[in-house]
Amino acid sequence: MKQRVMASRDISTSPLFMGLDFSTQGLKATLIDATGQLVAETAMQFDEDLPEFKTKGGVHHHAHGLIVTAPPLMWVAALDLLLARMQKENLPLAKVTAISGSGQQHGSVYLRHSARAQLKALDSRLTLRDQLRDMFAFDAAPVWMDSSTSKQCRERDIALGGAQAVAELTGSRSYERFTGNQIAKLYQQHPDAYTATGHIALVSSFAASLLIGNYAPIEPGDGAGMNLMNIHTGHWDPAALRCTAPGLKKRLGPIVPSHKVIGHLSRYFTDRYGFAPQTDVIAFSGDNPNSLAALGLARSGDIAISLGTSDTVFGALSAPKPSATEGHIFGNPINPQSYMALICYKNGSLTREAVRNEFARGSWKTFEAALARTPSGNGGRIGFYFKEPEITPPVLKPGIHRFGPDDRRERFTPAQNVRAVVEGQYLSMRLHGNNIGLIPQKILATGGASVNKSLLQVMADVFGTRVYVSSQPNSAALGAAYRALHGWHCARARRFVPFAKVIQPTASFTPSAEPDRATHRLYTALLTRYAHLEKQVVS
Ligand code: 5FX
Repeated sequence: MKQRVMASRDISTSPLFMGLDFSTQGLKATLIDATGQLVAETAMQFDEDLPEFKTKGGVHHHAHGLIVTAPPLMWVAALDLLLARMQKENLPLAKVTAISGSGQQHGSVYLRHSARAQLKALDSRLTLRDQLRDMFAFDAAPVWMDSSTSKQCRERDIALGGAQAVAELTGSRSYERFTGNQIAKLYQQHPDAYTATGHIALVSSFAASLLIGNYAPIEPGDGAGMNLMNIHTGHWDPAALRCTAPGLKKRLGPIVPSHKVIGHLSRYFTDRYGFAPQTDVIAFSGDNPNSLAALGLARSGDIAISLGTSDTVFGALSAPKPSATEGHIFGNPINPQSYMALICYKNGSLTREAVRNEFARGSWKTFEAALARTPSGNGGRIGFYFKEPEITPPVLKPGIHRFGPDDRRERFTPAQNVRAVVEGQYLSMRLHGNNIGLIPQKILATGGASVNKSLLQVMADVFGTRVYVSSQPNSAALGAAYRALHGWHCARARRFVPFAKVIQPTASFTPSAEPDRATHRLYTALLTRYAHLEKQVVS
């Protein structure tokens, strides 16, 4: 568990705003003050702090590798555990004025018909876990790492007029991890569990439901990750619902604007942890939309690259072009008139770590030394490292593919493997980002691995743009805290207030890597070969 208290001034008097991040591997809370300054953060890790759920990296990988789930009761237990720690640290929870939150995207939670009544009747003397253990109609929540719904994706394509039609309607073509396809699979394979389900939540709206003691609505940032929402209207699409499962609309509840107050903190939390009654809860969103909020990305051309469990490339777009070949268009959680574009890679940090373990003796120092020793462009060598089935490009079978300068398969030295994994990942981001309109004028790097300077230099050289980093590496919880502050301002003003009027996060970014022009030209030349080899690997 980490707990940091940052502010030196007296935080016990100023109103505070809280962001909760239910990420794949853990739960984190970030507190900010009314000016957006970071006050404190507390975190817990599912594997270490709740070992009885037997997760690895917060999830369960099932037998044939394509099914990946998490126990939703673990998220319930995590919330009590984290809040108890914050209380023990004497954080002034009574000063928290509004709360918002974040969840890993696409995951789905299936709640029994009786769950709403259970949420409404929580007793603050008992734990959430003891009271809610039987609220689930299906006790394994499929998460974003799941790739087991190819059949349901093809069925959706057929029902809605093809992959491009699905992309144009919902912002993304049918993706295995997208919630609608997971719901369709559950309905087909476990019809009894579907019948027993009264409400289906995303990880984000499930977490919000715990806080307000009622079913929480979904908002367009996270709702767009389901293949069910019309990306242009922000409403559920009837045809997309129909081809998924019967009676779905009433199980999903409404979609509300991202800045909306969806309820007040339930008595369970005020009585048990000393929060103030009437603490506003603002709609929770996905981790990527919240990361966009943390960076305040408003203009096309400002692109973020987040290096985490999943690597993501994202930015704001005013005129999106949904693509059947790559990427996603989501609602923009800080501007209802705008969109966000995102490209997601499953092979992020864990894959870099696997290469480090195999080829750099498990040490980041050795990894960086190998990068420094090898020439930019790796002498024309190109590698594809899929430890997990990949989303971008779509690859179901894990494996490593290495090509020499003559495009023939080749063995690499350990140092060449290190350079190949880093260069390959950024070349892919440049290639696929371009295709969906993410063309950077400046890059903001975030996520755990953004502390690694040598990774950022390769990033700057591949894209040919300056790379900035934030002093605050974990951004989804911070973005949720900013959104709590923003939603609270909108509620007080009784209208939408531009996000930039409330908060200007980009001020905390510092330049970290400058592109070298000659090296950038070299990468531009490599990109054509990279695209060609990628086609070979995918087919
Ligand atoms: C985005 O589409 C993803 O699948 C991932 O970035 C998850 O949100 C990670 F939590």
